[in-house]
Amino acid sequence: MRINSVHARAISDTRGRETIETTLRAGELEATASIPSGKSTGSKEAKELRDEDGGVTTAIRNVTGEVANALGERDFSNIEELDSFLCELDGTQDKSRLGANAILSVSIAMARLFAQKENIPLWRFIANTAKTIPAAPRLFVNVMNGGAHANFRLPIQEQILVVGEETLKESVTIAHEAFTQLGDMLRTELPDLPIGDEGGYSPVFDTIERPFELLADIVSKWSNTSIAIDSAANELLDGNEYVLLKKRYTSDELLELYTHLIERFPFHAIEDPFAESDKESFTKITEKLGKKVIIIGDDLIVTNPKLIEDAATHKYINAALIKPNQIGTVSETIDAVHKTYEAGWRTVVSHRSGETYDTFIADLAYGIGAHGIKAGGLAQQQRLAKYERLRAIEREATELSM
Ligand code: 2PG
Ligand code: MG
Repeated sequence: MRINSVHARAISDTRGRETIETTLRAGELEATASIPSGKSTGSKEAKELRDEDGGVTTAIRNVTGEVANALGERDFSNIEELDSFLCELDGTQDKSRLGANAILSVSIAMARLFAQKENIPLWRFIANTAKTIPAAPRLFVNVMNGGAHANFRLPIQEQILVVGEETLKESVTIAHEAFTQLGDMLRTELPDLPIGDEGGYSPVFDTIERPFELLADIVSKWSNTSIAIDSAANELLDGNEYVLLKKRYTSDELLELYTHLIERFPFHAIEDPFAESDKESFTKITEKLGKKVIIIGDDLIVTNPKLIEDAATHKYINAALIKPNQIGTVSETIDAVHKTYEAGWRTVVSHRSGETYDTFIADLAYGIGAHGIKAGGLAQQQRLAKYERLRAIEREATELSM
């Protein structure tokens, strides 16, 4: 496929920051992709290119200038070819020259063009490329936001309701009902209830347990539901200790706290329980609790195939968060998924805390048959767009199988 035109522009993400949106045209076909942005980031993520003032003018110029010129002379027969070409053009390990945001916007738009050319849905294209079996993911709905996403009003970044009904339609319906009920419960204690960065409620409590008491109440109403958290513990680390609600915890004490929580409440998963530098503690928690809950790595592995291999060797975790913009191309994201499956782990595909209306992660999660998808709380349209796309995918899948 040969690209005839490349356009890029700045749009606003959910935090009102600029981010890049790119449109590619190939003959009659046209596809657009926009790129989210994280706040609690891992140190080894591919680099998002930002101007000094936080804008994306340089990233846009890279796409419409250098990348567009280079693409104009080439034909690409598949997405891997394009992605290798983009990586070579950038020439850095971390995509810092052209920008991972710039590169990924081209890669995702191109994946959409290939899918259109073959006249198949994007999730089907992803499954064909990755050689995976498409399936409905569980919804990991971040119902109470804390940590860096909510001024640390709650110490733990994400208190998540996991919903795993037979169909996405049912899961999405339950997520909406549960979210409304939780809002009503919280407002009886806190009439003025803010919303956090990821479209979940942002309450304040004086104990670590309180959010889970409320969530356990919600979970008791539906059979296929459970609780997960993302501690995003990089953000809790102070020196060698972790600080939660002004109390200091050593790594072992924090492990005790997690043990207590999963004994008391119906937990399914813990993401980033420790900081990325505290690798020994990851091995300890996976050994101790990894049969009862899944231990998901995010900042620890940043969707990087090499770091995933290393984490598998050391048994740090038994599940991987997959975020395309941590690595910067569709093909490398698929490589990361392969490494995860080779390790015998589960995958949870994830949005970022600064999101757009782009729904690529919904197709990715379904296409690779991910265990789950983290797409945020239901109080933001950009998060709802992903849940609606999942429902549309389910309809497409039914039609295709008829
Ligand atoms: C995370 C993400 C998304 P951010 O830590 O998993 O929920 O947050 O995008 O800020 O890194
Ligand atoms: Mg995380």
